Amino acid sequence: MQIDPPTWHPEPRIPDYRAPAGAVDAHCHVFGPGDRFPYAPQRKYTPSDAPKEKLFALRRHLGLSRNVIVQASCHGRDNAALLDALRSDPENCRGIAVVDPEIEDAALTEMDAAGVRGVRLNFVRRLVDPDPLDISARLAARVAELGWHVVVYFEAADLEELSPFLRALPCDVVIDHMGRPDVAQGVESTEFAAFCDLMEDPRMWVKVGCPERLTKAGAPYDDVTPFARHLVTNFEDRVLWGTDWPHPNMKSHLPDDGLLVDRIPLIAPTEALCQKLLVTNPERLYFAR
Ligand code: 0GY
Repeated sequence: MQIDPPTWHPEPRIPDYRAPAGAVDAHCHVFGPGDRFPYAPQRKYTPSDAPKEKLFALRRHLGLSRNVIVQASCHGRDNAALLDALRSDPENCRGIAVVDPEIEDAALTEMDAAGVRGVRLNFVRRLVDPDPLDISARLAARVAELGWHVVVYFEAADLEELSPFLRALPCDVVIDHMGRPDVAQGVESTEFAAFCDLMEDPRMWVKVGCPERLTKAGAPYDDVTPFARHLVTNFEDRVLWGTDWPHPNMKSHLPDDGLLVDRIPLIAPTEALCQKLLVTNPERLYFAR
């Protein structure tokens, strides 16, 4: 399979915005290196290697303190690269794994000890062939017993079908990339209203990053900011932010992670909201133990 060229900016700027102490990048990935952590045979893309050292260097460059590393589809259900990254910086890293629904309890316990705090259910068909919902619900019930949560990635078109499933899960649910709204429809759209209605459920959380994927206008992503700001100001205790580095599958442009950080005070317009978004909320969900 052809290897994608690097999808990250080679020289992100140093942000003007200074994140508060303890700030968490709650959505990022590690890829490979492939000769040590091979990519999954069933993957839909082969990224350039983006190993943990690069992620940790970026964290320092951006003035952030901690990472939540999310298993990406190119590594399938083999979480070895993720676990290796978590174990190399246990104080500052937590993880979200993708697991076989039949995984043994002992393997889950081992992941918990390494800093995994949830499983990701990916419903984006260009990336994976999703498991049937009843199987995913059984897995969610198992990981809920560990105090874990579920991270879900889906497109806006799938919201209606998935809502009853998400509402019935026995744990917190973190939704990636604001549920991928069509930003051309605006924050007043019925589509985004349905998403906000789901967010009224007190177990729903949302990641308000990823403007680079959602924008139609391009950088600096002014067309996406109102969506993120709406979620931060209406659901201030259940919002998370992340870079999405190394930005898999980005083809339109290479997002500047320094710019992404500089957008934070626009989506969280007070210091108190920034503190919740970057520190208090992710701490509660990921770093309480
Ligand atoms: C993201 C988004 C994407 C990829 C994955 O697991 C993945 O491969 O999540 C995407 O292509 O939209 O969050 O990194």
